[in-house]
Amino acid sequence: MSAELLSLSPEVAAAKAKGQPIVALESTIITHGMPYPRNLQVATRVEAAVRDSGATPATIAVMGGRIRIGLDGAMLQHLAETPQDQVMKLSRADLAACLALGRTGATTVAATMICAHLAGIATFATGGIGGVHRGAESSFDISADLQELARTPVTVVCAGAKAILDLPKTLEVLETLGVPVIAFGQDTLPAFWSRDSGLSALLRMDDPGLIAASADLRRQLGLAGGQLVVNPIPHEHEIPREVMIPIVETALRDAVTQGITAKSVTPFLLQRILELTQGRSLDANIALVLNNARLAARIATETARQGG
Ligand code: PSU
Ligand code: MN
Repeated sequence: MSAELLSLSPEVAAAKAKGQPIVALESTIITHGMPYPRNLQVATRVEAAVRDSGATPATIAVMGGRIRIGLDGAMLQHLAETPQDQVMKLSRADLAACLALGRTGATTVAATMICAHLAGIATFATGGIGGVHRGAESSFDISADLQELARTPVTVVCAGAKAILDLPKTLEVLETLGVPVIAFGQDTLPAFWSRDSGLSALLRMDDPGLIAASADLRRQLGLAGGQLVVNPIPHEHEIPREVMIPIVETALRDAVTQGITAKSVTPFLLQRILELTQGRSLDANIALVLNNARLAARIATETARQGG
């Protein structure tokens, strides 16, 4: 692939040349997941958290006909302040088209995995992944993130799936697709704002070195796809499930009433929940993303140490 198509920032290129740990970060969370200017502050703080944990951050987006691996301050600023309807929300289906059109695009989990893998980055931190939406039996709304986890070898660290999704169905699909879901440090699966979903985890690891080793073993075995690490939100930032359930129900009802469909569903629900919790959900969201960035940096460090 031409260097014009995949453009590494000087910092990321230097880390790669030295075999130092790198953590990929997505950009849809900036453009479609949080309001300006908090989104910019968070993007900057997440990058700092990765650096403080000994790795190099690589925030990924499409700009000017190139996949950018690592964004400078001006690029982050541009993404953060551009209105949602002027930035493409990119998944596997539209990544190439965005490049052809020369438009600005923010990468979802799926597209970030594709770009990270092209750049030789094996670890990626985010907040929440897309999954099987509630009512998917009639809407067929299942995020392309799940398929991507089945085919692209990147370890994705998240805080579990939001209650806007059908968590049991999401887990069933991941199991069918052969994606390992690894709970970090506890026996139950976290549910984004809450540490416990009430569902038990099939896999648990307490040591980032084991998560790195497991990714390498998948490669040795010729198993396609990545791993999903679910990392519970820190205690002090948790919002109990009982508090979130009625809020999520209201947001879901509003989405139906307003006829929101397809790619707009997830951004709409995130925004509505933010309003309904008067920002408390955003504070929790920020805390868990930072926590995931730190864990991903530890996994990337182990991967580099193990020679991956
Ligand atoms: N879930 C969140 N926050 C997010 C997203 C999901 O809690 O910002 C974003 C991620 O970029 C994810 C995308 O990959 O939404 C999934 O969108 P969809 O459901 O349309 O596939
Ligand atoms: Mn969808």
